[in-house]
Amino acid sequence: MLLMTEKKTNPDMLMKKHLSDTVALALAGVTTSHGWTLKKAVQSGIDNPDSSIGVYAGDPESYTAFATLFDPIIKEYHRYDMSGHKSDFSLAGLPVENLDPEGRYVISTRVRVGRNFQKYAFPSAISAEDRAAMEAEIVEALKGLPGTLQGEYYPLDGMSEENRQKMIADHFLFKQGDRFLESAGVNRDWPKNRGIFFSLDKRFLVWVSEEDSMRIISMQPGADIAEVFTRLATALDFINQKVQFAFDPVRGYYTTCPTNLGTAMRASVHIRIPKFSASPDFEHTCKELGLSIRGIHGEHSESADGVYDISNKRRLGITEREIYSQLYQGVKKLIELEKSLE
Ligand code: ADP
Ligand code: DAR
Repeated sequence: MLLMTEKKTNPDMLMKKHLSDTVALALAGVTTSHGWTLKKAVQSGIDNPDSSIGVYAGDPESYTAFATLFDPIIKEYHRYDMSGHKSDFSLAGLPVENLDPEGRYVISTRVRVGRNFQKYAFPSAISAEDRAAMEAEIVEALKGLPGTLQGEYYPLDGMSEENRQKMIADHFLFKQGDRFLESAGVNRDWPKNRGIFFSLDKRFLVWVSEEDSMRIISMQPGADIAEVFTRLATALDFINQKVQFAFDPVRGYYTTCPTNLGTAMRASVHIRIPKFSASPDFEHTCKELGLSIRGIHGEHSESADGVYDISNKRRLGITEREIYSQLYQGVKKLIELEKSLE
């Protein structure tokens, strides 16, 4: 019997699968300009043998410096041929009506993207000095947001524990990085120069220096996926004028974890489907729809009362428009299936 503290080894961990002796030898002496090494990249998978991926980037340079390790992982995880990534936020011609105006099923909708600066290391490798400079640049870049996107920045350092816990419980604020991120160095100097920006209506948020340098989030109660998506697109149009994000036409937007590359978008609903989620077809159907299942407090959490976090699985080699359509059609199907069991 496994002791509670033991972690089950994942035989399919992609880092272990693709870090052959030849690749390890070839990359052993490689160090990026921000000091990222092979050892730092794979430390999380070594410390956490139950990892599914097991490797993190430290800066934009990591993806080319360690390409012989990252590229096979990217190809396998994203089922992507490295042929080129395109961005398209247009919803023209797509259905936009609210799928659940009475709120019988969809509790809330959230669409987020991860973004990192071209000029700074990622949270896994950034120096304390650069993390402070980056925080100041982000706060400055978020000034002057149009209309209802305007808001305030709240540093974690000095935030009351009661306030912090309440915002986490409300699915609003991030916690300190989990053991996977801890091993990757993301929690160094916590909680210095981390924080959250949010608009007055609390429907637009920006996380600063969580797993990525910025997590730019649009969220609201209900099932108006188009409104949530459009708010995010409007905010990004503004922010993109202020910040040079790390991006390349093959890997898309660069992120700390290779699973988030490309659009770096996760579009999700919290949906109450107690009957269909109890059926043997639930997981297979979501997989067929290109959807991932998470619990109500995000990754590695549990569902409650038949409520699940349902979101797109693919982020790279797919456009933002296609992710919107995949979630929209997936939610429509899940509601139909739940209704058929009522
Ligand atoms: P991320 O989506 O940023 O990769 P997580 O899956 O950990 O990270 O989710 C972060 C937070 O966002 C969690 O508190 C989670 O409950 C919340 N969340 C995710 N999707 C929704 C949603 N559709 N409605 C409300 N909260 C959500
Ligand atoms: N837990 C790590 C990363 C998985 C992807 N989730 C992220 N990036 N939040 C693993 O290798 O399993």
